[in-house]
Amino acid sequence: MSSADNTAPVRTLTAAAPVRLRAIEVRLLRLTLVRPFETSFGRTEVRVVPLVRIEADGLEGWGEAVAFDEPLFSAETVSTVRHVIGDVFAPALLARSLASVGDVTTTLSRFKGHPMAKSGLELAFLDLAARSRGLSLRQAIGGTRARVPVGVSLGIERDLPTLLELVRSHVAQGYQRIKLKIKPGWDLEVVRAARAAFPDILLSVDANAAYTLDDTMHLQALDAFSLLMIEQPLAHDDLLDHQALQRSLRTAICLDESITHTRAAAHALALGSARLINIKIGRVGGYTEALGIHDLCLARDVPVWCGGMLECGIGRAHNLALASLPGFSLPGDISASTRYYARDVLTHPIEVAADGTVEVPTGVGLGIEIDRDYLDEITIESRTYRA
Ligand code: SMG
Ligand code: MG
Repeated sequence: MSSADNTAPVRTLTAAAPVRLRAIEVRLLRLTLVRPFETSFGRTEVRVVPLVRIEADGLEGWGEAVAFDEPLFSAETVSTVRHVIGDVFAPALLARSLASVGDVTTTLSRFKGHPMAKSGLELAFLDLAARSRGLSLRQAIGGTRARVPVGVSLGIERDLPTLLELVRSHVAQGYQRIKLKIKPGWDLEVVRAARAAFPDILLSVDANAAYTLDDTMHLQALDAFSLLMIEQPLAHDDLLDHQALQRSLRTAICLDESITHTRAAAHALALGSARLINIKIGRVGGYTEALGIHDLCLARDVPVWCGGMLECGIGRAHNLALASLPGFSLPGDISASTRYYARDVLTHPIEVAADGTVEVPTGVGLGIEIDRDYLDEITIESRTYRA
């Protein structure tokens, strides 16, 4: 799992010339999942997806803020994203000359929290900066892979046969790793059955913070199933209890919710709270932090993988670029468009090849064309803030 070359990649996160943003648009899409997705914290059927579009000197850039309707994964919501961009972040950014993604990070850094809203703006800025130089997102961040290995995250289902059939069909489609959502009452029996039916697959579980240290013995029973990892078993903001749990488990813990910035990643590794880290650009506030965590883990030979937040194609195009970096040695939660939505917002849906890889877009910026007519059709609200 160690990387052959752990020198930091060459990056071009600056625009061809400093940029004055003329407009920032926050657009809400309404998308229905092809299959409801249930985790330990709740069930999602319909998503309102906040997109961010920025405009400057004939250029534009697109990003996605990955918040959900309710503060169940983390504290942000679609409403807080819309409020904080409109009332706070847009006024701060529209007044300035911005040369690089780092300038966006710095301008917003005095405002506490709201990483998903900040990230939506950083994504849009990197897209615009890459377009201004004729680079793809992958080229801009120094990604080295043309294709990335991917897995699928399967939710809690009504019964075990239904889940096992989903595992079978996704293994048949080529997915390189299957992740099962678990919670108390939907864990050991489910994992035992999946492992018995598929002895050789890369299998992992994600609890989304559903357990406490009192469940240590129960979680130790998972050691019997050769799991690649147990993702975020304990509280969403915890590092210390995870340290204690990791000491009592053979299986690697992977932290998701707890890793909110590079410092948290450094603390988690210093404490031994996890052996693996999932990077979500939205959870950590944008590219500056996502790249910081990647570089830290690469330097320490800690494998990372790209998490997913049920993004539409715009967010997933960014995820594909991120996952092309050398440290992303494990399959990410970047599944085919059709696993999420019957129709994606891209003219060419993201597809998984039979070998379980997805091509990293090569076009300029996002690298895949947005289907503007369809985007307009599913837009339920659009607000534009101008300089
Ligand atoms: O985008 O494929 C995806 C979803 C992957 O399981 C996934 N995400 O905790 O890792 C996670 C969850 C967060 C979203 S749950 C609605
Ligand atoms: Mg997770």
